[in-house]
Amino acid sequence: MHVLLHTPNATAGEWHAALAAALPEARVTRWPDAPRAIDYLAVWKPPPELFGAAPAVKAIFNLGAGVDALMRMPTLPAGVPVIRIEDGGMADQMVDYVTLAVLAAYREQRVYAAQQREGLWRQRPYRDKRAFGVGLLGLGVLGQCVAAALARFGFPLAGWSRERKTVAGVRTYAGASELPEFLSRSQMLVCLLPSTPATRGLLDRARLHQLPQGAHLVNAARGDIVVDADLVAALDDGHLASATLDVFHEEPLPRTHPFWQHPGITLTPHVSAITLVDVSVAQIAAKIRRLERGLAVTGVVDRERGY
Ligand code: NDP
Ligand code: OXD
Repeated sequence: MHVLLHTPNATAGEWHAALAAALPEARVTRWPDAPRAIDYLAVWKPPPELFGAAPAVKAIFNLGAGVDALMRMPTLPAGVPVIRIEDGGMADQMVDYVTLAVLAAYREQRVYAAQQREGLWRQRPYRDKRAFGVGLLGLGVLGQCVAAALARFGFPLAGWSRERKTVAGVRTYAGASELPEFLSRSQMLVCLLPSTPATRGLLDRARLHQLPQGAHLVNAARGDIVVDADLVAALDDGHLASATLDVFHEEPLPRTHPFWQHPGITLTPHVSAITLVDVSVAQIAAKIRRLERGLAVTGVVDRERGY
């Protein structure tokens, strides 16, 4: 069995060694060193020509949770299952990232930081948690872990998905028709949606203004779900109090982009949750073994939906 690996990041050697160790029955090679018969691809942002080297590939493993970059590739072979990483050590990290942002917003950290810069000693009134609704856009692997972690803090939790979910302690909303009501009760909106044709540009001027006055946004999913200019306008006109952004239309975020200097924005360089090599490789190896035995695996992307 042959597995061809491609990852452009600095951990390519680590992925290679881990995959070879987890699948001793396979020959693992690293693009562009492609053998003739390739059974499985394990890729992150591959070059378009890579797929041409694997005409009989049985499955394509995406070395991350989001498959939007793969789905956009015209050379991606039709009819081959695309399998994404499910959690892969990312859920815990996402819980930390989102919890930090939610608590910072609820405890008005930005306001106190500004007061400190001015040398101001001014106590703000207690805020009732029951009036600080947290809305999770996306109730998938990450969204549900974040919901479970936030449950202990006592914020009213809501979640929005395509199909209605039942999640303990979370008021659930589904589909476009229920989005306005969901947004209207989200003092803190956390985006954990995949980037698909249905979600790109979702957070535009109209939707951002359906959030309550003074709401906060966290986007740790994909940059193109938010309309950048509309977000800046909503912060500038005071409708939104802050945005915590980990993902952007273009990454690295161009040095001249207004987000860098905006006083209402906290940004991080796509680090909210990093795919952990050992956990992910164990997941891929287990799935390859199941596929080899003709068994079904989870995490197969629905190409129609795009995630
Ligand atoms: P999942 O596929 O498990 O969950 C996606 C959720 O989004 C599901 O609840 C799904 O609804 C919902 N959804 C998708 N499309 C729509 C729609 N049109 N309307 C309403 N709801 C929709 O993904 P994960 O939780 O694993 O990951 C989510 C995203 O987070 C990834 O796609 C990736 O882009 C991003 N990510 C970012 C990272 C970072 O470091 N910044 C790290 C890891 C992931 P339903 O349940 O009904 O299918
Ligand atoms: C992912 C990511 O989708 O790292 O896994 O963004």
